[in-house]
Amino acid sequence: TEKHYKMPKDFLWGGAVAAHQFEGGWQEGGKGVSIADVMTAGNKDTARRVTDGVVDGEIYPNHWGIDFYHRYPEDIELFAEMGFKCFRTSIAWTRIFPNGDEVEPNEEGLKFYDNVFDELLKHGIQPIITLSHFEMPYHLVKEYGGWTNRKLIDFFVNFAEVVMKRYKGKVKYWMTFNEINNQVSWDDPHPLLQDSGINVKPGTPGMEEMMYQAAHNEMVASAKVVQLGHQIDKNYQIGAMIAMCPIYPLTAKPEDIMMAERAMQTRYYYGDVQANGEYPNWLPKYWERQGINVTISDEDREILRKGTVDYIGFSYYMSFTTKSTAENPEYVYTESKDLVDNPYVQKSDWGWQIDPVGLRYSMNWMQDRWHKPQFIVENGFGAYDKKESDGRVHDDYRIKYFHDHVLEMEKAVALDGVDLIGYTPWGCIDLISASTGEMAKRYGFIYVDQDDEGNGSLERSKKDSFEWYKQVIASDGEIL
Ligand code: P53
Repeated sequence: TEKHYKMPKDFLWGGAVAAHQFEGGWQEGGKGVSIADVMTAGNKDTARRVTDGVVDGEIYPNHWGIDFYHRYPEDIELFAEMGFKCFRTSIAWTRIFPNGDEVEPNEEGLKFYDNVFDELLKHGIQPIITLSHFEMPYHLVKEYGGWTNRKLIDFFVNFAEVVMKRYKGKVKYWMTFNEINNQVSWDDPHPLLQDSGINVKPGTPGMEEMMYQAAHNEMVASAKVVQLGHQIDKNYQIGAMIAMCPIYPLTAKPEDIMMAERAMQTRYYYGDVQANGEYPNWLPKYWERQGINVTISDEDREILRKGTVDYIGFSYYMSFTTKSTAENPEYVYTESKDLVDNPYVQKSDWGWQIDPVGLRYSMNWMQDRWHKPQFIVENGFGAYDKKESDGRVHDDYRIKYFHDHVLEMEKAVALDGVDLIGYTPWGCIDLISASTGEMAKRYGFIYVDQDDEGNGSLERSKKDSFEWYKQVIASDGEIL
């Protein structure tokens, strides 16, 4: 018999989504065009493309999402039925500032989120809000070069100030930039665009420098928003959001250990800056050797020091593995080249390595490194689901994934003393995949009848995992 643990009564069980992946209504209520609106459909073999504006004849799945924009009362009722205590979503920047550089906000956009948050609160569900989740205004990409431009700091802080004032009393937990460290893969145009609105062809000279500058500007903006948020409401909890994929050494060979250490430093320096308030020592040395120039003023350093985050929000899906090579004596970590398969774990259909123990390991590592409360704001299993003849999805594979991960999460809390605020599984209702644009890569407890081209009734129905998660919440995590 397996030993289970109970989470505290005030533990925030819930679910997570992002505006651009599920709202639809891309032109309603005065909304502007976001970067997600110019990304075409892809799949696990074909990358999504970015078009120059919205082009006739292309397929843009984020335009329709799953139509939460019109169906939110029904969807929120299903979340309430599962017993959600909280619900993580993002505010689409383009609903509030359609182009991003306006001074006055769009009232219709603000009203929409009032309605959604009121509906959640009516059911006892508190909204957990990401300010920037892969959906910045396309105008800021085209006219300003995205986050490489320091002007974005003011635009973003203005946006944050407007919504943090407006939703005072309705929202307590905020996060600034979703998965700010995805852009560590700077040679891949997809994360550069999603994180930072940098729209360049692969192989463009200077991409790594652009990434470091953009990330710096984001972290300065984030630190300003932390300080501003605390002035607006001293109860606000404002967090970072890190994509946590721990990187293991392939063997016990000392060079492999050093390579994995440098890989972790490279992938998580963003968290060091946001939690510790300063850059780690190794990084300026690395920049010097690579000829990378990042403009960082003394004032910036002061802002970073004063604006450390209240908690670490993170996603956890998988772990990575790396090894050293003779050609790379200085352990430069390039994520597109330096990852190898881990012989001890299995992969999902999209090649994501399934590793529940890696979650407990990561939580311990972050606790000791950053000394902050943690919030698991994404975790889940993307899979092909099929409705069986009884009209239902029997997703035992998803239940197993969640069982194994929740158990390791509970050990991290009960046995290791990690300070954990809550757990919001990703895509609690099926939605559009961020990396591929597919509908077929499903995460939900709730099935949505729609295919990759946007055909379907959009009808919602419960999968087997719906009842499973409901019982987990009802038992404070004891019945898995
Ligand atoms: P999809 C890469 C690696 C880990 C998480 O991802 C990632 C990504 C970027 O796609 O994204 C997060 O939909 C992200 C969500 C996203 C979710 O994980 O590609 O915060 O927006 O949908 C799952 O399967």
